[in-house]
Amino acid sequence: MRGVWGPTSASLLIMAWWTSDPAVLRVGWCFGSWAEMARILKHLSSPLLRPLKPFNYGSVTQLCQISSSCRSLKSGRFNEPLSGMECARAGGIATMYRLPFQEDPKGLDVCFVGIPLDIGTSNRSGARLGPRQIRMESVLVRNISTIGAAPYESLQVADIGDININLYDLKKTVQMIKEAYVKIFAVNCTPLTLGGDHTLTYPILQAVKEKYGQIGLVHVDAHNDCEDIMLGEKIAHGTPFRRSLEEGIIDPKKMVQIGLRGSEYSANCHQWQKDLGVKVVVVEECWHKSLVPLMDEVRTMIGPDIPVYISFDIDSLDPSVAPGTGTPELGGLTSIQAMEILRGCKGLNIIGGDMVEVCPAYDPLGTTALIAANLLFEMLCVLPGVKYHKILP
Ligand SMILES: [Mn+2]
Repeated sequence: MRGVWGPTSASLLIMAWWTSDPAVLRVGWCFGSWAEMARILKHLSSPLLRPLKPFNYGSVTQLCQISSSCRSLKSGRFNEPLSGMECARAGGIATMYRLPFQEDPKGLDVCFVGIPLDIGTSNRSGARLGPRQIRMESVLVRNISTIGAAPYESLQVADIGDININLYDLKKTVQMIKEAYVKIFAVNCTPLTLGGDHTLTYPILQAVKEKYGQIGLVHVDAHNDCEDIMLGEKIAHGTPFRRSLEEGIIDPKKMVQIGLRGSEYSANCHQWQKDLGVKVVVVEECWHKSLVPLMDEVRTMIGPDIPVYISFDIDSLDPSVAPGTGTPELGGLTSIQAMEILRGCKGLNIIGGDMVEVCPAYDPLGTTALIAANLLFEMLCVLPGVKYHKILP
């Protein structure tokens, strides 16, 4: 026996302990007198000890999950996702990457958080189910990136669940999102958000401003999302960066938009933000080439000091790669270019990011959500302080 704890009362004892196999955490309870409990503690194999009912909904796999998160706590190190070597990938509870869930962001360096929003969309709705599908597909993502990044060896990370929103009132919803993110930033936690339509970035950036003041922005998208008014409304998924620039949240000279394309409402549709000094990279400038040189330029332009937010719309990718989104446009980025963009953000002072517009209904194969989960991992890997291992040739 390597450890015993649990709240006790006069008649109920709840216990958890490790056996000689550190991968197995046992949980049990019993009723009885203090004398009986003392006897049971001496002989943990006692038939009086029963499996703990509240943990039974996941049965053996749930015990795996408990074991994984408790073990990292026990060793005094960081949370680790539940490994596919310990518990079948299709098992356990589908938190992001099968990390531990904790409701309160306090004590975390980074949290994954979902926003099941789609009432800001202009075309196909359904992105409210994006966070759920991204989590499900995320079970395939392992701990170390292909270039050796080991985020769980240097950052405390957990899934904090979803923001509660009002699906019948977009204006109330943006207020609810802002309030929730003010609380996340207040405890110095970096949120990586699973969306959800792109409206959600506006209230997140409002919360960012309260914590950090003016920031830089890397915005990857098929659309500029700088419309002024849509159907008479100031708040929609095509307006978040117009509002954020108007409110002085973003320094336009430290903002880049990459991948813009598609038929447009007017010939000079990007002029408003260009006039402010925003760097606009339309998709034709990205075709048939590596984006590593572009990201060198972007890092020089933004610099290593100013806080930076990354907003990644999955519709920046070509629909042949990521069809599961509400407003797909042809001629988009490849998944390799998406990785180059995110890896090229290493060295920036990133304080948050999102992956938005994943709409499961339009991709029954789940590939779009799988790509989103992997790109969020790439985003995690470029956060300040992440350790990199040398990958041997
Ligand atoms: Mn967008």
